Amino acid sequence: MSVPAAKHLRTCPLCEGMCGVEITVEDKQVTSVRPDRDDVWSHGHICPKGTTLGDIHQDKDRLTMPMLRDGDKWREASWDEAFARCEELLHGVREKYGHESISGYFGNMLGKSFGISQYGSLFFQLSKLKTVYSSSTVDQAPKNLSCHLMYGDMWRIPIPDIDNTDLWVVFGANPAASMGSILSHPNVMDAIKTIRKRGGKVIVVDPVNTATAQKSDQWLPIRPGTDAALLLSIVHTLFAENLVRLRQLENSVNGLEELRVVANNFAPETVQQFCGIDADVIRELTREIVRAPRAAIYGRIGLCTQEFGTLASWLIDVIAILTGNFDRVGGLMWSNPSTAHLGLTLKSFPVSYPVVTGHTRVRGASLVLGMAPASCLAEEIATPGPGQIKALLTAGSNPVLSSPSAGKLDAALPMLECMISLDIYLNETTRHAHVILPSQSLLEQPYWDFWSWVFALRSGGKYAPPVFERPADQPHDWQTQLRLGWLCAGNSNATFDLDKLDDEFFATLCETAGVDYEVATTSFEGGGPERILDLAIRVGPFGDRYGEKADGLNLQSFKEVPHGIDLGPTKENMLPQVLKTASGKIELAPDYLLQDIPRLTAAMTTKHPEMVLVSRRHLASMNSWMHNIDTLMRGRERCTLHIHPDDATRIGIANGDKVNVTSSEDSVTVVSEITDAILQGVVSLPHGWGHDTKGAQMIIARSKPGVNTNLLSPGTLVDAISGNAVLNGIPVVIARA
Ligand SMILES: Nc1nc2c(c(=O)[nH]1)N[C@H]1C(S)=C(S)[C@@H](COP(=O)(O)OP(=O)(O)OC[C@H]3O[C@@H](n4cnc5c(=O)[nH]c(N)nc54)[C@H](O)[C@@H]3O)O[C@H]1N2
Ligand SMILES: Nc1nc2c(c(=O)[nH]1)N[C@H]1C(S)=C(S)[C@@H](COP(=O)(O)OP(=O)(O)OC[C@H]3O[C@@H](n4cnc5c(=O)[nH]c(N)nc54)[C@H](O)[C@@H]3O)O[C@H]1N2
Ligand code: SF4
Ligand SMILES: [Mo]
Repeated sequence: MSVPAAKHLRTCPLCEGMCGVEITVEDKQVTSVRPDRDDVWSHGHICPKGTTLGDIHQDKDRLTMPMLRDGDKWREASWDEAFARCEELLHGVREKYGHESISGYFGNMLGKSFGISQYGSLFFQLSKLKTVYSSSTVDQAPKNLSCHLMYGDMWRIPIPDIDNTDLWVVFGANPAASMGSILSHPNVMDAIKTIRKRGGKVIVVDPVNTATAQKSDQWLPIRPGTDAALLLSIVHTLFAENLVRLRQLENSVNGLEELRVVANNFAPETVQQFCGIDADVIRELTREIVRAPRAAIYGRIGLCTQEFGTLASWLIDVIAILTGNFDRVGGLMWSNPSTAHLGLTLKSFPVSYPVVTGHTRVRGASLVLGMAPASCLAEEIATPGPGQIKALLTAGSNPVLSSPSAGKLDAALPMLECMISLDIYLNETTRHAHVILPSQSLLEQPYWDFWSWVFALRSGGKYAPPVFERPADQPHDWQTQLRLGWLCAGNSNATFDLDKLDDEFFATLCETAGVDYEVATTSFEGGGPERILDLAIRVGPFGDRYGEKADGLNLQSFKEVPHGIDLGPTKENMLPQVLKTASGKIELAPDYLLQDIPRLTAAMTTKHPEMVLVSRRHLASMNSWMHNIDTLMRGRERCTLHIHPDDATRIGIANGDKVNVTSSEDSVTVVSEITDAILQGVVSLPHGWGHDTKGAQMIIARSKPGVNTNLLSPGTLVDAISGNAVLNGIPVVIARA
């Protein structure tokens, strides 16, 4: 007998777009995913990925039972058996090599799991893991660092107010593919149209004439890795032409004079050759930013994952501040999320701590704000000696495709004596695991988009209950995570008391929030992440503080409104609330950053490599993991090498020819795609491909494997002051295969 169709409202968790969707379920199958026109945030926007939420859930290759590996044979196991095996493996390594031999690599998809985000700090408390790796150091670590130094809070990243600006200058981002990043917006491309319609302007600074640049007023092709010099010459011009206007920040900044002195050496004429942008153009860009009533300066992944990622990330904010476009409508602004979540459960690094918290064992690379560079992981596993990584937890990450020195990492992982992965696939990375613990399907969990709201300039929230019930014996992801943390520290499964840990943790959160534990627990039925979410809403800026504020909100308020609640735009003049620096001012010229300037100056006098490689994204991919979804894989081959016609002619390659791309690290063979939408001397490859590895179990992905661009990314290429990987501007040689 068939059950009538049920409709479920939800937010697509796949990117920061936060599209409201309506999911139809018939006979326990998702039969459609449609945009929810009444969603208060997205108003009916959706992209091709969002329509495949059912396909992900129903993917035959998605793991639903724990998997144990013996040699190259896998078998399904019960959860009890899997956890027993985890205990045996982790304890074995601990006894033989010590606690410091256990580490982890935590990836992008962890943030999307309901619950795991809330229990991050408890996991670290339980596991006592000191050094762990994450996708932060192949992503936004430079921006975290510059915000920590400038404002005293690594997670208070200023966001461009594109709905109210007159000029949007985009450095190293392609929202036409990514849909926006550290910029949650329901429809960035529509916002670009609207800016232009109201007489404003959009300028894209990128080595590639991206789909975003093509929809904008101006494309400024820049040589990869040289943005910091360009930005410094804008600062130079601001000082030289007496254009600095701090407006309301007049008495709120330190370091103006130091900044002027540093920028003195970066006249537009000095940097033009290095950046490949004429001095006149740089001056005009500067004046345009100054002339615009409101300008928003923005830099993203192309600015972070490059040789001078931290300098560039810092200077974006500096220019916004110097031109009076900071903490102001239409410029850069801070978000005001309805949950106090981040401050509660994911603490920013205190300003009183040193920036460099230690060094890696093998290469002595800095651990910046506690982050170990992903670029160092392979050598930390492969190099013998005390502290060698012998056990690794991976969760929601696929570093064999997403991290530099991918080949070395792929070769190092089999040296581990214990590898445990929380994932939904047996893929390029998890194939090396001894135990794979299947993550809950995204549709089996409640949802609240913690991270995206943190990067949104409207406040609001939307809660959705699970669409499907999870298999009866499957723990929630956060429960699995806490159990692994427990086992890491040498404890046993037998003594794992989840409710006790949850209650104790909740009590500490209440204490942090200044709330009475008894009141908080009696005001919410049950425990777990929902209780934490409820607390975070109640003590957040719109919350009821457990009855103290009569019209305040709690989780129940959101449960009653399935299309979400919009709490309006964020406000300007948030500085007093945000700033945590010791001086009580914005630090415009932190010493730690100034010390990196000579490295930039030196690079400006060395010869450019003839060809460099950059990365690109595609609307129908999500980093490394959505290539097993048939509807997204149709159409022409996407994993191609984009190359300029003049370069192709010089090297002697025709469109569609197979070419060898060689870096100092490795070589790959890939099909060429000749296009004039890329700067001469630059080639691009998408990341997240290379699905033909032996033992991975993703049938559709394997049918169009592509190549792994991170085989070419040298782990030695890092932005040393942040530890972030350089994934753009990699010197390569191209030849016909
Ligand atoms: N060359 C190059 N490399 C890059 C980049 C680049 O631009 N160029 N970008 C970098 C950036 S910005 C990032 S963030 C990283 C991303 O790097 P990672 O975080 O390592 O990679 P993802 O591809 O997002 O991997 C997601 C993993 O989570 C699994 N997964 C999917 N759904 C779920 C789920 O619901 N639960 C769990 N537990 N797991 C799930 C997938 O199977 C996959 O193994 O890549 C980086 N690498
Ligand atoms: N469809 C889709 N959406 C995604 C993702 C995905 O994989 N697919 N990944 C998600 C993740 S994890 C992230 S972090 C975000 C990233 O979001 P975005 O930052 O928008 O990322 P990209 O689309 O890779 O755009 C980066 C741009 O930087 C340019 N670039 C490269 N080197 C340089 C340089 O030296 N200087 C300058 N000025 N530009 C440079 C590249 O040509 C490219 O156009 O996207 C998220 N959204
Ligand atoms: S834009 Fe992002 S949030 Fe919206 S449907 Fe696509 S992947 Fe999902
Ligand atoms: Mo990312």
